[in-house]
Amino acid sequence: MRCTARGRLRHRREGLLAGDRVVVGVSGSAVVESVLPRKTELTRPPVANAELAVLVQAAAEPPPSPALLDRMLIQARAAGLAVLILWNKADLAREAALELCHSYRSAGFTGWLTSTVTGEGVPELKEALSGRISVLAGPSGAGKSSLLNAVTGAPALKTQPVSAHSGRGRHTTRLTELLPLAGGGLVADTPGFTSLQLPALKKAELRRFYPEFQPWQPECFFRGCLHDQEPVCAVKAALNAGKLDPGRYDRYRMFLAELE
Ligand SMILES: Nc1nc2c(ncn2[C@@H]2O[C@H](COP(=O)(O)OP(=O)(O)OP(=O)(O)O)[C@@H](O)[C@H]2O)c(=O)[nH]1
Ligand SMILES: [Mg+2]
Ligand SMILES: [Zn+2]
Repeated sequence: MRCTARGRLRHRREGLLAGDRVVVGVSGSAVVESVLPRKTELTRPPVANAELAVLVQAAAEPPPSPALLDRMLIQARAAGLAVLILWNKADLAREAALELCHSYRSAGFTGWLTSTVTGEGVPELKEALSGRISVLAGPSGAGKSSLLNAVTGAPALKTQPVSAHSGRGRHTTRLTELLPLAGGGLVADTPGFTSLQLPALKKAELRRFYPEFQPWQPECFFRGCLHDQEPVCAVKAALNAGKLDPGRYDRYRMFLAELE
């Protein structure tokens, strides 16, 4: 139903998001009168009420960005969404995809390899999207729209090759929209992005978003240990013993400094 929006709902800051549940008045023309309370809310991509964030990284073309992925994982978890990581374009760089997938699985995240060329991982994605509200997010050119086309079996969403010149995506998807799935459920395709601010967190909250720290954390000398400069830190001991991904830990410390 095509609607206009009432007063302040038209403003950007207090406005409507894809996924909002709204009250519509239909005396005369249809008007969105109010927005029902949101169960979840993401700012990038802007979507309300999603339960699952499907974070898409290409194994190549464009090259994977673990720093962006880690930011997205923190943002989505902080907003209360479940997360799933897809390592797409596995047909182009299988070894790299396997290595990254393995490393994030060891850290405690669910994820698998996908390819819209071979169809690998697509039935599993279809299953994961079924019956709930999900949002796909990730860099431009990673293959979000292509994956949704593969899931629905219809080339409904526009896709475009990454630029041969810059190696980056071309920002083909311009807006966030929810698509209904044949088996029930809704999924939002979203425009790619390359930078993301951390949500407003206290330093001591950041470690909550690192499942791989949890088994070691109780052994740290200080109860509020940030696993940074503190002595007798079990997380750093695990890192030095090769039990944690050094890249994830380095980025954790970088994020910690950003939360200053
Ligand atoms: N080889 C290979 N190419 C793929 C795969 N998935 C997508 N592509 C290609 O990658 C390019 C970008 O795909 P899109 O689906 O447009 O990427 P997107 O993530 O939606 O990009 P934006 O809308 O700009 O955010 C297209 O040329 C796709 O055909 C894959 O699994 N393997
Ligand atoms: Mg797209
Ligand atoms: Zn510690």
